[in-house]
Amino acid sequence: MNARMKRLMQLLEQEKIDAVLVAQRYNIRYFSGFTGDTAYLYISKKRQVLMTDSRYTVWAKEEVKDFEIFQTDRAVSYQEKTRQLAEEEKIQCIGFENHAMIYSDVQAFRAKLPDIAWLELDKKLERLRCIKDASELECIAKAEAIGDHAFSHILKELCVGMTEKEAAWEIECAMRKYGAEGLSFETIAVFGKRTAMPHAVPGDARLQKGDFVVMDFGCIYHGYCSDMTRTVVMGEASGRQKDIYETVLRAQLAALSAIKSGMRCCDADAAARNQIEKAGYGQYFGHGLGHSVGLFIHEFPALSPKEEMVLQEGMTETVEPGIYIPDFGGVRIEDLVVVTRNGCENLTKSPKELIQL
Ligand SMILES: [Mn+2]
Repeated sequence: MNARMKRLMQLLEQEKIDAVLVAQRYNIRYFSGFTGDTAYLYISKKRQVLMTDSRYTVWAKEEVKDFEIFQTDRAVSYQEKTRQLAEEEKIQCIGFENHAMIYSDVQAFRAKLPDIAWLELDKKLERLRCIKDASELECIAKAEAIGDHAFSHILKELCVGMTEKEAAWEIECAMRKYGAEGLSFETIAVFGKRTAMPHAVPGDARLQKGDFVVMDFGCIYHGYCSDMTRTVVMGEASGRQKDIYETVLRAQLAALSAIKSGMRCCDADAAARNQIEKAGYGQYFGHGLGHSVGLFIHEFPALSPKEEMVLQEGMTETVEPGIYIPDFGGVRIEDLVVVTRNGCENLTKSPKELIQL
């Protein structure tokens, strides 16, 4: 039994459940290796079954080694197969992913298995993914390196008159060219006053001299996500732009030098937030400092002011403070790090001193 499955077995013990029904696609991938998007896992102490339909059975047999693979059809649905397994194993309680299943599917399982006690797992399986192993970290580092390449590329392409959509497309093309299999989220490339919106969608605005350019992007490599943000200025930066940029950079560097295993997530957030507050921009930093990254772009735990969880070796975190001033513009600088015993390893290698194009 591999380390991931051992942690899952411990969860069964702790929660006093006989089996889990896994529906969330990244959890399915994490525990079984199956990369398709339509399946359920039934996992008890004795049985590990991947249920999927005829579109995916050949695929599943190639990828999944330690599970029985069952093909559902009109006669034996996911619910009916689960009922049969539960009956054969004489089980009483199944944990299910209440946050990842649609309501009508939950109702269908309950209707077919009326005597089973269904326990809501919330995000307990996601929590089992928070410490990354060496193979996961390798993929995340590679994905982040692709992002670094894309950033060097876009610096050469940005020019007055280019639209936000064109800039986003250049970044995306470069990531694909350097080996990305997809995007980990919709690319953000915004100019000028629109940079005051932390998550704006690229539009038809054209780049002008003196604009801030915020670029937040990431890709997927072997299933794992990357995430980085850089802000540059087209032409010469104004005094106010420089002040905001230097404040965000100081905050980011303060957090990077503070982060290490044993530190609470909220304290990492505070390390950056204090710098921004001290400079008088506290009210313009509305979001948390960062989030973990893995198979999904926003993983647990977050570096938020409310998160008291302690960082551990092997966790990944983004470190992305920002200052956003309505009707003026914003700056965000984001790196992706791996928590180590005495500090953190920065996977993002792109330069951070203010670039004036
Ligand atoms: Mn991020």
